[in-house]
Amino acid sequence: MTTTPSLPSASETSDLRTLARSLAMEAGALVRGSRPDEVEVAATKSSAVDPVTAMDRAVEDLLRRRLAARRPDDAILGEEGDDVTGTSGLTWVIDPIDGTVNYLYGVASYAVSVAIVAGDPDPARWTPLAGAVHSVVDGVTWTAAREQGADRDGLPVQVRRADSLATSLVGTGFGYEAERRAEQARVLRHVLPRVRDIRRLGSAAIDLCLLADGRLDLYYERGLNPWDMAAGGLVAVEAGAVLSGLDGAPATRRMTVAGSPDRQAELVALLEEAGA
Ligand code: LIP
Repeated sequence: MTTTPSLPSASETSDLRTLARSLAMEAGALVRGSRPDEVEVAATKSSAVDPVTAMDRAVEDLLRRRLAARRPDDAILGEEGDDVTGTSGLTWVIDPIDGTVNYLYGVASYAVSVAIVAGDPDPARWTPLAGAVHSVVDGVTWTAAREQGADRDGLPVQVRRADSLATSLVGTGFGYEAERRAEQARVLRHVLPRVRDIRRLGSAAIDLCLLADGRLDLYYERGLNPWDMAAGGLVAVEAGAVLSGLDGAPATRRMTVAGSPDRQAELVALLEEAGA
């Protein structure tokens, strides 16, 4: 078992934030600059509707090459490639294109997500240090560093506190397996009548950042991979959100719920009531 190493200093963490930002923006420029008119599915993963494209792989390759050169002692956990081990106790958690289905269809909500964590690269135990989410189509970049706040293109962001759960705009998403979606639809039926409305935008990284800058009041999703939530989760927390799972558990693949403290607690209770 990997124990949590001593954490980098505040200025080292700030430098990691700057590196995450420049890597996410460079990778985003590659995606923006070379999206073919017709994007093809290169392969499928967990199901026939879980696609990977040549661009997912090209971006991940670029990020891995940059990290190997700039941070050779760090480990890497990425969506499209094999894990790379390291000696520093720190791991880069990267999602080359979060929202791949949107990228495939040309729907404008997809992002490059780059984060660095200390300890086991497992959401249940990791310590997120710094991260950046670059929204490719509109070029917006959110970043955060542990105990140093979060920003959108350099301007500080803060979660919005809705007056009530019933007036809360809630982001969510659905998995790639039909059985999982059927279960998520059952939970959604329980949630929808109790909130303002639902937004299914297709990228957890962007959803968590929209929450951070007050354009969603709450977010929940079951089945997120570590790379879907690493950077966006830190941006949300550094913007004042509470991020957790259900039944006192941390936010993991099992369930991720985020929002302003009291509204988040109410959504957690609603999801527990629904047996989510
Ligand atoms: C996506 C997530 C999204 C979820 C999708 C998918 P991907 O990640 O960001 O929240 O609803 O099913 O998992 O596969 O585009 O990296």
